[in-house]
Amino acid sequence: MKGRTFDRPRWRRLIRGMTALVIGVMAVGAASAVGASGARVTSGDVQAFALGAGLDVSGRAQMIRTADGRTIVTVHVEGLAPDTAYGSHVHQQACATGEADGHYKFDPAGPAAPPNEIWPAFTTNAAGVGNGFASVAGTAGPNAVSVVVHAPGGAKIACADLR
Ligand SMILES: [Cu+2]
Repeated sequence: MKGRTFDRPRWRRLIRGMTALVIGVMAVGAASAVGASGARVTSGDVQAFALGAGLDVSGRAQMIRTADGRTIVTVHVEGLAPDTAYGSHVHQQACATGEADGHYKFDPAGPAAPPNEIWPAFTTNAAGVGNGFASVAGTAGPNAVSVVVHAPGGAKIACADLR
């Protein structure tokens, strides 16, 4: 039986080419997110998690890494229960990876609370709209990639990937 020859050098060239392309695209993306002030901005839409699938939630989250070394996170969510306190944190994985995993920590060995974590918690108004805000000293690292909204009981109900 004749087998196909595996053309290794060609594969290596292809992988090198694709790697260069990905790095190039990432560089362009990073450059475009740097504002005139030198701040770096990432943001994304809020979407329901599986557990929150019954909820018709929407909204937007944003993280600003300021040029002078602060991290500011805002989250706006609609479609929640009225006059209710919701937890919200920056998490360390994308929404689709283990439901965003655990909280982002500046110091992984440090306390599980602000200012070592970023908590833009909020209380909704009578229309079920909430606006969370957190501002902490320090520039969040590259794995501060999502904002999760928790129900009063703690369940993860919604998430936004920060890109
Ligand atoms: Cu959380």
